[in-house]
Amino acid sequence: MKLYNGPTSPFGRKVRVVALELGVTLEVQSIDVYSAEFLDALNPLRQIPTLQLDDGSALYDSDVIIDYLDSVSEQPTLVPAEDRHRLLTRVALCNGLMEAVLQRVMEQRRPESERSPAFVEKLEGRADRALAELESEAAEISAGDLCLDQITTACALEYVDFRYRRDWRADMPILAGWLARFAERPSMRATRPADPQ
Ligand SMILES: N[C@@H](CCC(=O)N[C@@H](CS)C(=O)NCC(=O)O)C(=O)O
Repeated sequence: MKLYNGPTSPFGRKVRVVALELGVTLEVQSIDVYSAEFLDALNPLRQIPTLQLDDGSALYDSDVIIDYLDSVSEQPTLVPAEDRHRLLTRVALCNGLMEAVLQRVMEQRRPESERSPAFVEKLEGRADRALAELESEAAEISAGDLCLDQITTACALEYVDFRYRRDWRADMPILAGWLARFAERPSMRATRPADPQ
């Protein structure tokens, strides 16, 4: 199995953390998605992460890939049946947080004359509300065995640090304490991107 990924994608990182935690071996190929025309044959959306299976077919997006890895692993599932929809809703919240931060970066990279301050403000509001919600759920997130919502929360929070650089820890002490511990997992350390350029 080959995972097409990028050096800083939070969605790709989530998949890599899951693979490491589940003991599923992936060949990871880092690509520049913005010039990766070859990817269209596998994923017409031309997005990463995209997983190419050994029969040549492809799976996307990140949550579909994760569901596949979970199904082929012999480890306990990362999405237990109990509270499944609550857990998946938290995953969706964290995906939305990642996406808001990603879109904000892309907007800020546009030429100044094309940037929309109102759009950036909207994305920041969305990211800040998601962070506040995660703090209110932090005790629940940190309880119990390793689950997909924990992995997605940690990848989203570290992406906030990486690209948004909002000083959220002072307002969100429970989440901050939990992340400090979770970030030490070998799967998180092995997938952490280098400092942003
Ligand atoms: N919903 C998708 C989102 C993937 C995504 O947004 N990937 C970004 C990189 S982090 C990408 O491929 N961007 C290139 C583009 O959209 O042109 C998933 O969960 O995999």
